[in-house]
Amino acid sequence: MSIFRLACLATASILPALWWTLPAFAQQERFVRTPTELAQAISNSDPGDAIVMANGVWTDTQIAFYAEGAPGDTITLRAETPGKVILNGRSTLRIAGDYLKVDGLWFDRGTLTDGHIIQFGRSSSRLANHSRLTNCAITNYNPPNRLTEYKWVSIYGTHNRVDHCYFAGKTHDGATVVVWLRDPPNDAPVYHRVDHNHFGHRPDLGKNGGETLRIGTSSRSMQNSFVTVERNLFEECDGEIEIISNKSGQNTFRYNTFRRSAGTLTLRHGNEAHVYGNFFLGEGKSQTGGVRIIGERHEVYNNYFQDLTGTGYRAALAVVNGVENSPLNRYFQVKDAIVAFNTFLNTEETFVIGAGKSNEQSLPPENLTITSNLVETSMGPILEYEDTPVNISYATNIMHGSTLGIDQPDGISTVDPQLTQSGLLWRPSASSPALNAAAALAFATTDMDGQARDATPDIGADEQAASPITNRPLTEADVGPSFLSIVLPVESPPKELPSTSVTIRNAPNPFNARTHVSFTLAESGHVRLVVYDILGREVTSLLDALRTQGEHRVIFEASGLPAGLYMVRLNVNDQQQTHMLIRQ
Ligand SMILES: [Ca+2]
Ligand SMILES: [Ca+2]
Repeated sequence: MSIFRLACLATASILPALWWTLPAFAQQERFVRTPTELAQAISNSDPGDAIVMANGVWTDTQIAFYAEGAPGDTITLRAETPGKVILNGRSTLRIAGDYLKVDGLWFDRGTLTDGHIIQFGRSSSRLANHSRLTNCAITNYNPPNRLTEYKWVSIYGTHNRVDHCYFAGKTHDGATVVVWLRDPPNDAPVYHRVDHNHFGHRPDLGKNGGETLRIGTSSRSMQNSFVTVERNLFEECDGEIEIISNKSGQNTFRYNTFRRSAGTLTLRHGNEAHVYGNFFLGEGKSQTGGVRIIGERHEVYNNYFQDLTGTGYRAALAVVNGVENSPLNRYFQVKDAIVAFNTFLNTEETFVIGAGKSNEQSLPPENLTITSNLVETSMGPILEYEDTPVNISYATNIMHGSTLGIDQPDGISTVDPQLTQSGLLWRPSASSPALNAAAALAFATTDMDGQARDATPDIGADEQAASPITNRPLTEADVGPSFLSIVLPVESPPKELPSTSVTIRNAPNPFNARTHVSFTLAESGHVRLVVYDILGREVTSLLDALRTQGEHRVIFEASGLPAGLYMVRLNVNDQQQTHMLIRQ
């Protein structure tokens, strides 16, 4: 709380005679219409102030948000209306200082030649700390040549947060979001948080450099960075094999949802990652994978993997072979990893152990623990040893459907787990042998739903429990900026559909002349399906008719429309769902 507000409280309730002791820097809101006014407002700002950018299109605006807030007295740079301040051309944003917040900006269809669209930090000696990028979007900010390299968001400094943002349509070289670590002696952990973002479609780059999120670099990968990546939705992030490239120590990846993304969460460099409560839903799309493990003491538990088609390095769970005396940029041997309480359903290749074995990658995984996992797949073999692991241990796993691929060891039962479908997910039924059959594990105190595990835990990601479910596969409604739905006209009070009752999708996305929009209804109803542009103007109505329960498909003909982001909104039975479309 600011001194000003403290003083107000004091004057109002206790010391009315002392009103004149108010500090000189009472909070101000400065409304700005031009880049010059913006720069002036930033340089005049004090802790607790807000700078408000006027609605409209800001072209070639290089925002240098260099200021100093204070704990509890953040300086905010925000849009007059979230989503109605559009930055394009060569616009960029730099944030440097402490306790700064940027809210509601939309970078759309600009282009750079190098560097970063948004950067936390001004120089290597002037960084951003305790600062936040929230409720913002970057869409289709691409150069003419896809080999031109720049980042969309670069996070330097410490204790920064990127949340509720939308990033989609990156077609060119360079990771979308990067966490950068510093060289010694300034190499303390950075403690950033990346949460509730919607990472939308990123097409296959065809080369390295298409990561959606990278944390660290190989040269700094032995540093602990303590970054938390949670409750993000990664949808059709196909840039390259590494959707997320973890390159430092002690990072946590939890409660994220990966849908139709052709890649894996890759623990590429660094040790002791904590990967739990994530949903990997491939929906049968080509090259969709799960988690790839390299390095030491990683924990992968309570994750749910379904309908993944990836093989080898893109398997649902790939444990990679290491290089002897590995340089920092090659492959460290996997040691002391724990893979526990995960559910694998209908996965093309489930466990690939010793993946990538070669003359150079000659060190098999050592002390790998595989416990209390549940596998149901007809594809396989379920366990593939590309190299023979050293001291692997299995306990209380159920693996059913396909062949095991190895001589059945103690610790793997091939009994039918008797799964039943509830919504999107499959869980053990009341008579399942998975129930109460797992050995307890100290850190697996909850399940994929966020429910507490009991004293006799169940095998797989699900514990049967009556407590409220706090974690489930994320939808567009759970993540990203507020304005992607707010810019659309609202005819009736919107009631977002329960996540399992309807899904909209389109393919291809991005698209050129046309795309197929499909949706699945849990029950019959009168369906209105309307496409809007980013300013909320109706572009076309695709459907206005009764439709029965089940899957339906309509064509969106867009050949006469400009490139950019569109939204399709489905209304049925007084409920609605919105989905983003990218016209290239
Ligand atoms: Ca139990
Ligand atoms: Ca449960």
